[in-house]
Amino acid sequence: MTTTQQPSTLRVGMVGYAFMGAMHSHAWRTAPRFFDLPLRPELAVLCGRDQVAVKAAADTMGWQETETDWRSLVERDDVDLIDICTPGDTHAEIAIAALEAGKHVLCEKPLANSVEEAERMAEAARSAEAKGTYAMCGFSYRRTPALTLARRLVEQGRLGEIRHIRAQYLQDWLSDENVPMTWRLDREKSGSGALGDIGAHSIDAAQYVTGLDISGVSALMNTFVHQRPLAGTRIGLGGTGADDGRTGQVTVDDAAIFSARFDGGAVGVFEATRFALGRKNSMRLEVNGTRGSLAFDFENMNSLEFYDGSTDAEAAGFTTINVTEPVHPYTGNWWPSGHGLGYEHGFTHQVVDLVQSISGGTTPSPSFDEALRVQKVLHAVERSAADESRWQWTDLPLAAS
Ligand code: SOE
Repeated sequence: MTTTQQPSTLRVGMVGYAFMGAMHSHAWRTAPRFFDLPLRPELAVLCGRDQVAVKAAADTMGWQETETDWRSLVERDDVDLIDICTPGDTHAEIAIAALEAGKHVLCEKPLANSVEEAERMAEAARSAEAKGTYAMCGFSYRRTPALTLARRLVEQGRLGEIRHIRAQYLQDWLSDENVPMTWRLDREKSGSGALGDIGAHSIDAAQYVTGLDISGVSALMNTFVHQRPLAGTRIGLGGTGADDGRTGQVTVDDAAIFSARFDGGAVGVFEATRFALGRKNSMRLEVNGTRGSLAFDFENMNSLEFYDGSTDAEAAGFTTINVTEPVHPYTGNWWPSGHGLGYEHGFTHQVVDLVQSISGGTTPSPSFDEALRVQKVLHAVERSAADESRWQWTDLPLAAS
């Protein structure tokens, strides 16, 4: 009789169960069904403060048990990995406690609300890794096949030396001033606004695709709507305001733009806003090099535009690569040629790569150290924007001289 050896389990405990919690639950559930994983993830324990709500979420999303205190979750012997899907103000405390308790960690982006917290998290991750415990930050867009392919093309030298990086992350869910307050608009909870929520993705993607680090920034930030209705029955993205006229103070940026220098001399422009009416989740990246260019827009996420500068002038032009073929990163594990993937697949790929790193004993990417570098860019952007003299802001009209 032959027996098939079952992979060992990786029992996951997750904190938070809103939008990102649902997305991560889907990823943990789906990854072993489409990818041959060396460890079999189990949705073991879901944690949230409201006992009734967390139980309902656990039933809907397929978790075995619940906890109402993350500290009890972290102390459990039957949990191997803690997945943190809470607002940024709790990331450092939970992640450090989990790593110290010997649990692997997956932490939503941005890593923390400050460089100081991110530094402590990175330090804890380094110490844990020396003992075989791993930590990853959830910059999921890296695992969109078209962006993973973009990096491959850069690594293969198809773009030559990188000159320009143009990164925009455009959403519009805050355009209406009646959209209610959420934790994403509260600096204490989220650290910053458009900058950390979505600009952080652009920073990570730009550095990941080009392999170049940002070495300096010059920034401008603005808040357009300062007061919003307090949340009604439905909160968060797509929530409704209460009808009682009470409002709350928005304490974060609504838009952040900055120019950047990269190591090696490339220059970049970045824009992050949740007020770009009509743009729903337009995470765009364009890179120009000495031999070629590429352009990506998440609203068309199964495509990558590529310009090969070595093509003869008559036939040259941007071509659209349909990143839906088995040769492309991750796609061969899904549907037949041409059928395409969605937002959730990046999160599944994130889990796949994390499980493989844990099993293989290699540092997952983005590590907490890589996420710390993003955190430092966020901080530099805020510092530059707060002190316009640093970039010699020039008001118009010009004074007669
Ligand atoms: C809201 O702007 C948000 O949900 C971000 O927090 C996510 O990181 C991004 O993937 C989609 O938009």
